[in-house]
Amino acid sequence: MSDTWLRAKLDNVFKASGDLDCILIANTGQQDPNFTYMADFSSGLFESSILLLERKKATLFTYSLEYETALRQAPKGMSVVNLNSKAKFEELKKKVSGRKIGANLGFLPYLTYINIKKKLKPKSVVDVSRAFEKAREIKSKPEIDRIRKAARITKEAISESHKHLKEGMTEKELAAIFESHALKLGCDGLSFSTIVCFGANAALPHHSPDTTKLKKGDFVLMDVGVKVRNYCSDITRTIIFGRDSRYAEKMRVLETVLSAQKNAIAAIKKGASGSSIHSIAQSYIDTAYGGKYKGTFIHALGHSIGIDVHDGSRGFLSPRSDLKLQPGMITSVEPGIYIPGFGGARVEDDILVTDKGAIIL
Ligand SMILES: [Mn+2]
Repeated sequence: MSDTWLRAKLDNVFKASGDLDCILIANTGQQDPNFTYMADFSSGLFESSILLLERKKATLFTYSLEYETALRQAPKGMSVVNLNSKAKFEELKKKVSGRKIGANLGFLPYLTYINIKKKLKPKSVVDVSRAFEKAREIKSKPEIDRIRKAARITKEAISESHKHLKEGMTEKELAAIFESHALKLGCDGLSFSTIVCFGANAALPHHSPDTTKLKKGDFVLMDVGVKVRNYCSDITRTIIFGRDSRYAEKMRVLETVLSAQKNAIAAIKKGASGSSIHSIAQSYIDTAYGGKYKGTFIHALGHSIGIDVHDGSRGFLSPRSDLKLQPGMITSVEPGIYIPGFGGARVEDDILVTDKGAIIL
């Protein structure tokens, strides 16, 4: 934990939020990703806990269950209060009552929102979901380092998994091999449910691994990611397992996707628009081999990556994106070709935008 983490994040968030007295982040049974962003804890769930942000400090209101866990991890500038005592609830109420507060209305359930208004009596509640998204779009050095480490573990675990490929194994078996290698390599957990597709299943972008058995000549698509200290990676690799009579056709699909990705990454630079990067990959795929694959790339080229694997609601590299790429942003670049009944290919890397262009993490 760096001493400056919380202070830098408070500056980012209040700068993006405008005129507010404080910001209240309320967890439910789930941890608000903005809580994760501010607190930077590596341990604990903090269900129903409240993090109150002021311009120069933060106060965590939690319960006996995790009070000690919080005290041990609290960064410089954060105090911890045990809400099991009724007197401490009054402390929270005093800080909120009559104030103009921010809250993440993109996360907060409506009933919790109503409760906050009723019990804490703020003067007004302003949505800060977009302000947090904006702050989280630009990564600091420690955040970049964590995503880089997550990406490296992911790529190494994929390579290890490829060594275990054998005819007759199931998608679930390969998923288990990947996950076990990733944990052994030092990740803290998965970014999302592991995707493994054999053969024709590779035409389904979000296929869940099942008992499909690997055959010679199959596409093997793995879309996987891990977390390192709360930050995600998201990597996809497609290979062809041995040869069957349609090997050349399959290689053409894979090579087209690889070239589309290469061209898109080469065009990434400060100030480039998200939609223009998408359209480079799109038009490459649509025009390759006389238009043979036109219409087979059916999703956005890339999304922001951070605490969430799809970080923020704003489209990054997509046809309607209004994004201008800035140094410190991290985006996936993941073109694909999907042919129902035949299979498909997707290749995905995590790209850091810098002053000098793209860096593959
Ligand atoms: Mn992705």
